[in-house]
Amino acid sequence: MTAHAATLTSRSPADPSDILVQIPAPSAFAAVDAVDRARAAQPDWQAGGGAARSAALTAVADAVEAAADELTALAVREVGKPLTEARAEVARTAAIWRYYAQAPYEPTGAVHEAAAGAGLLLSRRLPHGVAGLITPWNFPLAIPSWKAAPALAVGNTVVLKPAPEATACAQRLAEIVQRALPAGVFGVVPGGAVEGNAIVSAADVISFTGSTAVGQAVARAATGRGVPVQAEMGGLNAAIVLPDAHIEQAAAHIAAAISGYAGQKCTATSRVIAVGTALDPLREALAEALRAVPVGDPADAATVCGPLISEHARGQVLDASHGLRALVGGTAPHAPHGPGWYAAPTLVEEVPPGHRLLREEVFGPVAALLPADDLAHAVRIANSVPYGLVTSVHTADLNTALSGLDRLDTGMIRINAPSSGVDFHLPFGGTKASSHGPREQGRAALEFYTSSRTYTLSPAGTM
Ligand code: UN1
Repeated sequence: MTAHAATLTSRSPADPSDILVQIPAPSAFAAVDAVDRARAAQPDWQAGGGAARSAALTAVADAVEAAADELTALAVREVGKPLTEARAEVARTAAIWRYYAQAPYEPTGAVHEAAAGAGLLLSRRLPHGVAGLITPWNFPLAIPSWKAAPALAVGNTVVLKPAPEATACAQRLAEIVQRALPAGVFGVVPGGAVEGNAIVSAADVISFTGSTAVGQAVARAATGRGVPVQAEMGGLNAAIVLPDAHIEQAAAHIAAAISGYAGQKCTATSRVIAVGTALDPLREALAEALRAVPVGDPADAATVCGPLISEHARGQVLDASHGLRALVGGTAPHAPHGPGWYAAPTLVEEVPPGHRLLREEVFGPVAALLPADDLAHAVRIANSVPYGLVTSVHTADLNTALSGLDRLDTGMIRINAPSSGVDFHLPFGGTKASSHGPREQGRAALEFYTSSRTYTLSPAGTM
């Protein structure tokens, strides 16, 4: 009998019999080999200059746009992302490459006069070498891109280890990127924990997005080796609704943040905190908005809430609200949606303190409605979890919002907007168990993928 190598399978969440990828899982050796190849390609990529790197990143953006329909369909099929969101992710992916294509022309440091005597002090930023990127399945094109593009722009080479569930998306993205870049500059290693660990033990800078348990282990391993690491992990995000909020707008935004892509975003809303008299109107409006959410086939342009990524994920989601008072949902949806792993958008109330929903990320379309006496109380409730990624605040009074939110322990605050959604040109990240290390996205990413060097220049011949 020959021993069977582990198999890596990726199947469609909307139709689990639809298998996109079934390959023998590569190995730790393949991962280390990919890092070696990327390391060999790095000096030329850096020395080739900013104009060449900028042109290459622009070519990736153009190619992503040219392949937009195909990439959209692939994301719909492989990770069950609803068509409208998938289309937006592809557009965002192209925009991210275009944005970072400008980075090679940005200043990389500063010039200072010597503190005493003649001479100059200079600082500049240099790439680390090989960036090891470990990415989740839920943004199978945008997340690899918002990590790879800044890393490449400043002269690193890249090895990407995508989540197994998003292997086909990552491989297609890699083909597009590789066609625009010199050989060896961008490598992809499909696989799971074994390949991920190998990359963490070999790359020169690590960026991770995924679960908190894995992210913390990655952060420890990279820190132990003394390489820079950033990890974006879970969220247990709150929406705070004040009595003066535009209730219909708040309900629409919150329903979208609970149910969009079946809540499978670290930025999804899972706790809705209604302040004072906001409770009754919000309960009614939010329940109505959630009942109206189109659940179904991700290939349908009207769908907002598609299937969960796996049978296990759906089981977790249904368990999370089990035994609680559900205002909406709490079950698999009634209408037949095909063979996929669907769960109905769910809002529960009277959740006992300490319940799992108030401690752990569920990663599904489930939220708890919680009453608060006033804004300060709402902030205390919002802060009472191990995570601190993003909070949405719904109010007509920006003064109250701004002055009352200083104690909110969260990396991002979105006022009169859904908690989900990202502006890729600003830093992204949170506090507590949500994030480790420097922020990603925006210009912050350019700093993360470089280290600073200071030069002291004195005139020759002075004693
Ligand atoms: C979004 O809300 O559009 O993994 C992006 C995640 C986040 C990205 C959220 N890092 O869900």
